[in-house]
Amino acid sequence: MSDFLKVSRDGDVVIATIDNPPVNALSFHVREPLMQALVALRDDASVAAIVIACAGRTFVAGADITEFGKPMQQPELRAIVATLETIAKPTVAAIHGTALGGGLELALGCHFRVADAGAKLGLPEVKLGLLPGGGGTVRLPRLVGAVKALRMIVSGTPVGATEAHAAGLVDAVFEGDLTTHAVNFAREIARKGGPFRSVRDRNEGLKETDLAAFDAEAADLARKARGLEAPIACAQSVRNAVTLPFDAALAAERALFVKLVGSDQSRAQRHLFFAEREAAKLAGKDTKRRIARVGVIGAGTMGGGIAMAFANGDYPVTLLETSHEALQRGLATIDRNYSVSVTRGSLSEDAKRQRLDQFKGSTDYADLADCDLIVEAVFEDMAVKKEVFGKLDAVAKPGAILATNTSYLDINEIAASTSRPQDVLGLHFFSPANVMKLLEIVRADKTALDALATVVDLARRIGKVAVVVGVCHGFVGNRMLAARGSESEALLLEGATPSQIDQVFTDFGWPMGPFQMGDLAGLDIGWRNRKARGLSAVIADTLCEQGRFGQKTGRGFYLYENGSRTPATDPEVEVLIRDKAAEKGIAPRAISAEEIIERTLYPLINEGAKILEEGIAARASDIDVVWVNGYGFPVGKGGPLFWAGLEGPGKIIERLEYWHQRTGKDVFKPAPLLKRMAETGSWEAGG
Ligand code: 3H9
Repeated sequence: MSDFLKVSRDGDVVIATIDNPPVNALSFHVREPLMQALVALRDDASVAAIVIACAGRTFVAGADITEFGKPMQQPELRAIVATLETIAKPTVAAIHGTALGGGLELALGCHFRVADAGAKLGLPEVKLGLLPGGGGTVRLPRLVGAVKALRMIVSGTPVGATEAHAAGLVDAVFEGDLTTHAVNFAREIARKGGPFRSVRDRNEGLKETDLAAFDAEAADLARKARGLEAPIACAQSVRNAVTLPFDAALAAERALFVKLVGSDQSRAQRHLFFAEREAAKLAGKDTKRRIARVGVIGAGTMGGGIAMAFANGDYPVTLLETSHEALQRGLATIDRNYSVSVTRGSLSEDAKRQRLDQFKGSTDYADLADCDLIVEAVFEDMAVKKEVFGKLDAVAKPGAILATNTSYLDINEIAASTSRPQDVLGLHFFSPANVMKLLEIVRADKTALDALATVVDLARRIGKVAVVVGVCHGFVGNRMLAARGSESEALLLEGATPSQIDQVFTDFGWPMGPFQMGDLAGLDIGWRNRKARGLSAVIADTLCEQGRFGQKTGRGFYLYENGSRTPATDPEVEVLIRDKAAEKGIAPRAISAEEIIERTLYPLINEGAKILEEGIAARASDIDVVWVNGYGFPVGKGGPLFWAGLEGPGKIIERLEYWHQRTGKDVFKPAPLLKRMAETGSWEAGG
């Protein structure tokens, strides 16, 4: 036998247990012994039934993603599933944890699937820029129907065991020792006798497919795909399952899989899969501190969202405000936000109550004394922050982690204002903090490693994607955003319009362009920040002086009439832009989409290279994780530094140099690391 596959017997039932930690991926060293075992068991007359189970925390979580992009070693998953379908005795997949991707496809090769009550089943390949390539798109609809399969495969979201049972994907759900239940299930089925139908020979799910309704839903999903190829291919492949004979549909699925697996989009999404996991790894990770209660200072939009993020992760939260009224206002907003989730059906009344029960409001700093982590989300001003940290220094228990949610300020300076700089770090949440995935964890010069390790772990527990960054103005995300933003104004003055620039961004795959984003976030934030730093942006500043702060005032770069959230072009803004350009003596000219990309995205990449060079980010992939999870950089392009590799660093440098010569602006001066990257093809080479 093999280290990765154990075959045992319980009477006449054989249990083949895959053991390939951590997630039982179907690596070559699993596939090979599994294939051999299945052939031997098929031909062994003493075996009445076969159970396929997994050791450890989960059923098979998919194909081994690290094998993609290399020549596939035989046997492939498809051959294993085909072999399963030649077995006349009953085969049963015993699913605990997660049966994902190739894991579910393996289970679909069995006659029956039984699941632990807590199991989840899904085909998440779309998130890797792929479609299920082991027959999933052709077999799943045969059990659950084409529309349900379409939704599962295009969203990639797994379903729970109970839902899977109701949909016909799972034959029985058990609590307790799953293997014992699965063996009993298999024995009973074998006793009743066959023939046992393979999924390929079943079509109950396909019988009543309303193809017009299917196509309408598929078209809607395609519109939302924002240039991603995988969701479209998934939908096409499920449709093939309805319209083509089984083997033809399977062959078509294979062809689509081969095309996608070699695509830049899938490479980008696989890069991000590993990048997110890599980002959470801390060199020299030390012991962790215990976090039982979290304090949050400030119950405004940011503080309230942060408090909700912790409550959602089951942490009791002490929420502090300066006055009783502000506290009640903050708590009422939190209550309202949870009620919206209840109305939408994403939260039960019970869960809402449980979350609200986590909150303890206070106006007295002394009430933070029992908190193990305290996050301040007060006004973005160094003097105010120092005052807060002075108070925290006086009341917080020894070893409590003191975090600031500052977006820009120098955390070393904040830390130095306390007697315990080793306990101070930054937790830069993104708004709305209870929704946005990204958390920049800012390591100050004196931050203790165990404090850092604690918050990295905590971030994962509350469902955040964490990236550890160093101290600089704006950290990774906002510093690069500033490099992108500096040219947007200039482009307007030279002849582009906000909607033209935003369109180039959405065509690139962003959910929205810089002006739509500014309007959404509130133009006053940047305005305040610029004023504090003695900077200006003539158009955005003028808009703010006119009280045009964006969506919240109904007017910004665009118009939002009658509470609409859809931006409408405002001729007044276009006149304002032309007037300001005339004042500066700039004659408008036609601006191309290429120029917009070169002058906004290339400086963004250049700034990323500088950040990497300075050690503010530890890895190029960390920067990609920040931009995809915090700023909407298109996943299919893998993040700015991954995309730089696709775009061609040589070309980027050439154009940066051109713009540097033309404008003399620093943002265009190619970073030395970008030049090294162009020579070596690797960001790491010089970093
Ligand atoms: C597929 O199946 C294609 C087929 O249709 C067709 C084939 C022909 N492979 O996430 P975690 C590693 S595509 C290789 O931190 P969790 C991961 O990198 C696949 N490695 O754990 C990490 O390594 P490290 C479809 C994998 O408990 C470690 O395992 N399936 C794979 O938070 C722990 O991972 C998917 O897309 C893999 N498939 O979450 C499922 N999966 O420790 C992808 C994980 O060195 N996986 N690793 O950093 C997941 O969604 C989560 O890992 C899972 C566990 C929910 C299972």
